[in-house]
Amino acid sequence: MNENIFRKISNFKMNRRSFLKWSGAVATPAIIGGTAVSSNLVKKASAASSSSKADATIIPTCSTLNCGGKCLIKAHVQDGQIVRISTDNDARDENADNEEYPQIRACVRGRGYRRHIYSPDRIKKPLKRVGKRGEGKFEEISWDEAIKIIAKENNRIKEKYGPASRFSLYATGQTGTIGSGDTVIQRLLAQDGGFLGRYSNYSSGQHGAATPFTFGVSSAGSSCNTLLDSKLIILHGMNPAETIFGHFNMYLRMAKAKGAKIYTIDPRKTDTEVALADDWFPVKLGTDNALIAAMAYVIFTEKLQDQKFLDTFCIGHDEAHMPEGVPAGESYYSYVMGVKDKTPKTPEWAAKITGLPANRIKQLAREVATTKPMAWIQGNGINRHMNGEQLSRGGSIIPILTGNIGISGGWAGPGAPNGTIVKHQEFPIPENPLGISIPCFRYTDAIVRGTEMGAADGVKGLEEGQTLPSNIKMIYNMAGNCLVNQHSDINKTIEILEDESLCEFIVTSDIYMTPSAKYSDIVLPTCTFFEQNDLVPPWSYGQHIFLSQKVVEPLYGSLTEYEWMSKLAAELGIEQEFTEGRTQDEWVKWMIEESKKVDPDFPSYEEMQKNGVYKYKDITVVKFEKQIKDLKNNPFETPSGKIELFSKDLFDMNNPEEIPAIPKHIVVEEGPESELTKKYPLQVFGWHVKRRCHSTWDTSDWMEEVQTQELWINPIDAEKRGIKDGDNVEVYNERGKFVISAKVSSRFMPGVIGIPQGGWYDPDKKGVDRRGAINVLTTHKASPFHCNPQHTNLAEVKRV
Ligand SMILES: Nc1nc2c(c(=O)[nH]1)N[C@H]1C(S)=C(S)[C@@H](COP(=O)(O)OP(=O)(O)OC[C@H]3O[C@@H](n4cnc5c(=O)[nH]c(N)nc54)[C@H](O)[C@@H]3O)O[C@H]1N2
Ligand SMILES: Nc1nc2c(c(=O)[nH]1)N[C@H]1C(S)=C(S)[C@@H](COP(=O)(O)OP(=O)(O)OC[C@H]3O[C@@H](n4cnc5c(=O)[nH]c(N)nc54)[C@H](O)[C@@H]3O)O[C@H]1N2
Ligand code: SF4
Ligand SMILES: [Mo]
Repeated sequence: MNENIFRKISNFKMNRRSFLKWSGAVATPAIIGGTAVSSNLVKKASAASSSSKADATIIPTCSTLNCGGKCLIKAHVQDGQIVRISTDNDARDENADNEEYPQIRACVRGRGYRRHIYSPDRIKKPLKRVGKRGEGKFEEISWDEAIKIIAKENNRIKEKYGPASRFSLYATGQTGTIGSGDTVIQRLLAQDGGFLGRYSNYSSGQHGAATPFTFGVSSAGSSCNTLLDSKLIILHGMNPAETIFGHFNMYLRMAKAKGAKIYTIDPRKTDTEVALADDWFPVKLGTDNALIAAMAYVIFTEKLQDQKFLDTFCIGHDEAHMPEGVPAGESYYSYVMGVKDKTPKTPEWAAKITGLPANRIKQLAREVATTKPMAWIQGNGINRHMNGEQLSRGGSIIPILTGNIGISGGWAGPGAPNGTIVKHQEFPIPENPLGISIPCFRYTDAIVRGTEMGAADGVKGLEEGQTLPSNIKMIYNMAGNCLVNQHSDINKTIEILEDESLCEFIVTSDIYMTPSAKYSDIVLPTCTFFEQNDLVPPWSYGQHIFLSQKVVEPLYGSLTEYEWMSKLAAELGIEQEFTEGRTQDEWVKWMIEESKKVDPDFPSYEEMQKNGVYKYKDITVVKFEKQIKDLKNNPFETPSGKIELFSKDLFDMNNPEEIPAIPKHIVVEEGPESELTKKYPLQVFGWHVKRRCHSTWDTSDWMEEVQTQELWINPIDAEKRGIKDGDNVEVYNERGKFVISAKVSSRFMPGVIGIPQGGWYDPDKKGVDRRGAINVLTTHKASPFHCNPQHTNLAEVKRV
């Protein structure tokens, strides 16, 4: 690892210690995470902030990281420096956590933001690669030189290979509106003749692709406040104590206080389980559909299903409710009873696959079927799998069988009520004139064999039989680490990137020299959210919108993405079209004015400057309530107008092994039942962890004190291999290996090991990663709908 990374700077030491004490990270590591931070901590935080010097100005702002949060950050500024961070203490009601004005309190990372902006590792000047690509040799150049080089390469590549050879990589380091480099570059490229577009995302690609086959729309969740009506809440591959998801934690706490039970289904005993849940149902990765089929078996055989709901609102649940032209034995009921395969999906059958004992499966089945309203909520954890589309559809089976859809306190499927709560003007991105796009996860494929890629690879916008006009030859990577670190199979990825004849030019803008920046030709030092104005909507589970306000002047002469892209636009001769004569700040004001036209309560720019945030009041959405109240006039947007357990569209794809028409348990190539387990017997994956947002903060010494990067392994698996807590271990498979210390803990179920995703790839001389970058083990092979299966992997571990 870069020596800089953990170097301690003496004058930061005191700050770090008092930071940990103050943020509570030492005392209560298990529950830290956004709104899960206890009100006790907030009192401490307020005390700390009130002790800040009288002449400090407190400026409200918000981070633009893609962390599932978007919290109110109060920067205490003195002499142009941020000297302290505090957070929301909205006390419009005696009880601060009230439904009308829920607080949006910072998590442990947010409370350490000073170390982010003032990190000694920040890039300070534009850099030009001088050694081989990836070697890490750069020289400092001026902004003018950098812009000229980018413009020249942009024009050369566009001329030689056509505009579709230029690609803006998936990147989430800045997820505001105008601050978001990867969308702003799309405006520029659209105006410069078009580019190769992308669709889908690394977060919930499988959910987004699969949910329409069941419900006709891609988002099927309700607003979080409806959880206050739930009696039982199942968190299925969801861990909001670490991942936040807007106001989820607050509503979970409130629901619990009202008597709701909370269960988690997860191979790990998560922080959410520790902080909030009543019980934990561990299953092996990717086997959830076996659990669900067995629960359905119990429900059907004990006649616990809501038959009236099924017969009125659904198709495909039994043989009497199937679409025309489908042979007998294809319904979900027939699958569960084993009509065709002669394998009834009994709890005993599922126990062998999932690792969860049969009596526990029966217990869960009976409880979900007899407790109403029951909210079965799917996280993104279950979708980032090779069979993720199936797991995603499977996650809606129990709510469907029990009629927990369209009622407050129930929950239908993945996603949140996007757009129905937050109404605001986006930064305008013109349509890409080329109209072609690839699934974002296929970017390495498109570098190597773009001209062979067509509809079968998920390319959209081509005429039938056509393939892409060019391979990717130029990449704009704006505030992202997916070029290398966050994409799969790092070793294969860097082999592709090192070949400069394949992708000829790569521009990265970032604040740190990340593993992705290292593989770039030009690296630009851009601003943090503290150094620019932006309008920032939350994830769709939040109920607020922020002015992420400029707090201090840009450090080291760094420029915002919009500023340097305006210079690039001028160089390309499209400045007026790109800027429309507006500065970044003028665009933010314009977006606020436009938002006010849609929502008259939207605050003015000046009000936003003062408060930082606009908290919405009218937030209740019970998904599919209209359909359930009056189906005739409000059919589901599916071909049948009903909820489709069986999808004729999927059936017609004629690929029943990978894409069955009903959500079945599927044995995948690198799953726990595959042949490969003989060589690599353990499932391995990387979850989203509280000390980082993806790879952001991996280099923060403060966050290292919050949580170290370790390989988690169950005592049974550890003992078999002679591994003790704290031993150095090598984790390996066919694609790569890393060495890291082991954390032996029964919080992981046997057979499954894991390391938090986002560690910075840091190879030693032999090419063995020393930081536990999970993506040295993951695959470029996409799931059936072209998404990232980064949680589906096998590996072996040995002591070193
Ligand atoms: N602190 C922090 N917060 C974040 C992020 C971050 O990096 N750090 N990232 C943000 C982003 S962009 C996203 S997309 C979200 C991610 O949110 P999620 O995708 O929900 O997060 P994960 O940690 O991948 O998975 C959630 C849980 O699912 C479990 N899980 C994984 N596979 C399976 C499975 O096959 N079956 C079952 N039952 N459980 C499974 C994991 O153990 C984990 O506890 O979080 C957001 N919030
Ligand atoms: N194996 C595995 N891989 C995964 C996942 C997984 O669960 N497992 N999760 C996937 C998911 S859901 C996602 S969303 C992606 C996320 O992957 P990325 O979108 O690459 O997210 P980060 O790794 O956080 O990288 C963001 C970059 O922005 C930079 N940055 C941070 N703050 C600022 C700022 O204020 N200004 C500027 N200019 N730059 C900034 C950071 O230094 C960092 O390099 O990873 C995916 N990869
Ligand atoms: S990192 Fe995300 S969750 Fe944490 S304080 Fe910042 S915005 Fe909130
Ligand atoms: Mo994500």
